[in-house]
Amino acid sequence: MKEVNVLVTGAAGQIGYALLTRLASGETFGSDVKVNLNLVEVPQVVSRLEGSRMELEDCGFNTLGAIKNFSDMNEASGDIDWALLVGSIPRGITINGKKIEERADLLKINGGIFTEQGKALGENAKTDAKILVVGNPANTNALIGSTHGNNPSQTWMAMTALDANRAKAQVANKCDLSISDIKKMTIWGNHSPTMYPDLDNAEIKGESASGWINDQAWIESDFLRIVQQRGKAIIDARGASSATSAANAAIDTVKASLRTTADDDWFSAAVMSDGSYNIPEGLIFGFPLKADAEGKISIVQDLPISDYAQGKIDLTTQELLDEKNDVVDLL
Ligand code: NAX
Repeated sequence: MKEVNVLVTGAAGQIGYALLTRLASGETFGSDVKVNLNLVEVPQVVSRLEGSRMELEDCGFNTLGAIKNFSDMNEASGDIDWALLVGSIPRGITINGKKIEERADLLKINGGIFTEQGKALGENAKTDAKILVVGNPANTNALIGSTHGNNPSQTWMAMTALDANRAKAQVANKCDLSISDIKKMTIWGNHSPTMYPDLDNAEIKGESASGWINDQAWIESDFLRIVQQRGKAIIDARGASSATSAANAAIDTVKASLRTTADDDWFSAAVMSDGSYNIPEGLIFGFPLKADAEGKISIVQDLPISDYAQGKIDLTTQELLDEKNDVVDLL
């Protein structure tokens, strides 16, 4: 049986809990691939991973390989094919008597984590490893990680698939369609409320989604607001942030990266800008992506961008430049 080595940080957290079974079940990597899991947590909660290990064993998956628990990224990252970096410090936590509310403080604290994790993966993970950052602020964490990983043959991504799935769900509801009718959803920019879900280039049954919907007022007001604020709406309703849908989006991203993308579709994640669409190089930016049979991920080129869309893309670009500026001493 083939094997894949997968590292998950924040594995004892909410998203981690929802993610592990789906990684191990055969659904993600295939029924002929054994999944070895390296689970990483902060030292204070690493013992909880023993519970996750027992539950995974009790699921009885044929595809479950070895499970190892770690609090040291250097030890955990040896020979890793996939790293899902979910663990991070949330806004609102109190550290050394100070409540972390400011974006700059949040960026710096998480930046410290991703400096070390990036270095460990760059040195120890496989040369073709793929790294998906889920922990927020995801784009800038990925920028810090990839900078310190300093291993150009590895691929760093930040997750925007949840935003893309949220956008598809709103369009499906509005048009009374199935999710599978909606293709080519792009989330441009940052995984934050400035993200821009693009309905001009999304397609419904081969037509532009914005043309099909034919209700620009809905697109510019309700649709944009609901997708951009969906995370907060879930926290308000559930009393906790999205976990099942976030784990699902991480699985979607891994699956999309493993298989040649269909001709009539693409997927959404943030990757290092190469200057495409005039996005400054050196930002981890949400783009439309395709994967090929060799696992190479490339940015879909030459999509038309309206003046309205360009205004939104400029806003999210500026936010990412500001975030980068806040962590410049960590780069
Ligand atoms: P939880 O607080 O339930 O879990 C986070 C876990 O990470 C905790 O168990 C914590 O001990 C661990 N952790 C913290 N620092 C770590 C480190 N240095 N190494 C290893 N583990 C560490 O949060 P959860 O709901 O699971 O969310 C995790 C992250 O995902 C948060 O940053 C959250 O903001 C982010 N999200 C990102 C989304 C995206 O689309 N990119 C959507 C969902 C989610 O909000």
